[in-house]
Amino acid sequence: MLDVLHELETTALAELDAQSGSDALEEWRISYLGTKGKLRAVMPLMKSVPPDQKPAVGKRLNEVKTTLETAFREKKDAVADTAEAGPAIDVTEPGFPCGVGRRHVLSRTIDEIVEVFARMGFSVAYGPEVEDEWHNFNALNIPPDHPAREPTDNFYMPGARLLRTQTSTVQIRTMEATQPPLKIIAVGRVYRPDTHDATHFSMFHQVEGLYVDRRVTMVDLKTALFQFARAYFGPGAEVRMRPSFFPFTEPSAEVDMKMKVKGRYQWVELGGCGMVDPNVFEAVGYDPEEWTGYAFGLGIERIAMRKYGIADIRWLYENDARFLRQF
Ligand code: FA5
Repeated sequence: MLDVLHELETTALAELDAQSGSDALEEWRISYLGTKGKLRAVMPLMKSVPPDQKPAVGKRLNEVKTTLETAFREKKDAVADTAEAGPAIDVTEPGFPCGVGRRHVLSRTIDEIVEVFARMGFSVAYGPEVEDEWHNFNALNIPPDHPAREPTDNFYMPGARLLRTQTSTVQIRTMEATQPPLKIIAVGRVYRPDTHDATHFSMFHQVEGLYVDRRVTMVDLKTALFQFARAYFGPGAEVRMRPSFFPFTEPSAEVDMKMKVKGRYQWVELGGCGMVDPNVFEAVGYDPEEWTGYAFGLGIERIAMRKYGIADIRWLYENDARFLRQF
């Protein structure tokens, strides 16, 4: 009987040791300590134990029962602790590859545009996005009753301020702070309450150019735009000007550039330009009899869309990694 108990104890502890889940542990308990378990099954053997050995065998039987119960409780606590700590982490598993970040296609377009104009002798000027009416309208020869000032066409703010609608504001700020001659570009965000569609957004970017010197002509303007088009869009690019109207330039023109779109050369409208109006020079304190200049303003989203074949301006602002990853 003592041998049977020893055998039972050894086997039961070895099996318990091999269990790891709470279901398996419960099966073990039923199998050894349950009412129909293996420990109960050896009890009838007590009848065949000689009477003088019964106290020792009975004591041993109780010992085995206590040992198995204690071992079961300890194992159960250990399994519960592991479950609370969460699933075991296999530190040898290979990790997930992490994508390498890159600059947004618009940021890269801006850098490229600035680089081309820098090579042509333009320096970069800056101005605020929250503007006053003087810099956004008055100094640009846009009178108080001009339709461009309508509340429906502008994001007005308290204190006669507004989000600038064009980078032409930086022309004024630069001329107010600098004596001619000067040759600058200004790149930045502008804001208009336009309805969003494939080519319009309410916040977009412009690049403004301004060159002031003696005897500047439309030929200088067209040459600068032509050099930019060739440098940026490639040797087949061309520039066309169509007569237009802007209050701050006279004469004024729309700028179209001819470039390859889906393998075919096409004319694409990119912005406006013209010779700086004498009223603008007077507003900033330059003598219009002495100084002449040209200015242009191009939409950067439209440039990027044409260069990279992007059909919808909204994709540039949706931050969809599947789209951005292509550039
Ligand atoms: C202007 O903003 C003038 N300041 C340009 C200028 C500068 C003329 C200097 C003369 C001298 P316009 O409103 O046409 O012009 O805008 C210029 C370009 O900005 C457009 O040709 C287009 O490329 C881009 N643009 C205009 N509105 C939007 C819009 N809602 N979303 C995206 N791009 C736009």
